[in-house]
Amino acid sequence: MATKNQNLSAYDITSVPDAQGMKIGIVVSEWNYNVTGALLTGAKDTLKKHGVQENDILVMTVPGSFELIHGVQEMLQFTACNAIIAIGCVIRGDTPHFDYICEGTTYGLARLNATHDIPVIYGLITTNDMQQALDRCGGKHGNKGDECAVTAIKMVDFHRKLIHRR
Ligand code: DLZ
Repeated sequence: MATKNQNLSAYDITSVPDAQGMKIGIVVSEWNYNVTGALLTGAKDTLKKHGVQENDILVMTVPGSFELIHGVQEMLQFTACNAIIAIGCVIRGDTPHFDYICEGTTYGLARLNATHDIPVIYGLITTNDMQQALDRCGGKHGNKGDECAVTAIKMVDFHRKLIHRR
């Protein structure tokens, strides 16, 4: 879906549950850190705005987007996070490498998301050039980190509501 006419930072604030007490993990890729660092800042700021404590946000870095899969897998295994946000940025180059990394990373994260109780939030930006990425990490299309934070809070709330129906 095109994000061209959409602002990634725009959301209905009244639709976001209170996030006090939620523990959120963030795995962030070092590749294109000028972009992923800005996504991380957006995600953290938005989590805190909705009540998540600084101490309840666990940030770990991995070398590249492809390593997000393993990073998230380890967080699922070794932490008590209620949701995990995976942040990366893959920019198209001259070879088919872009397609393999995007597809592999997306598939790996989707598999983790579908096979664990803890939601995995997809914060991978895949763009044709650096400008498109900058536009989505605090530029003219907002910040995908904000969107990921709101999604994480909503998915933790979703999970909690279902658990309480048992
Ligand atoms: C190798 C590579 C390339 C060419 N481009 C990117 C990129 O744009 N964004 C990104 O996050 N990672 C890139 N990588 C690194 C791979 O994700 C991975 O770290 C290496 O292939 C080692 O597994």
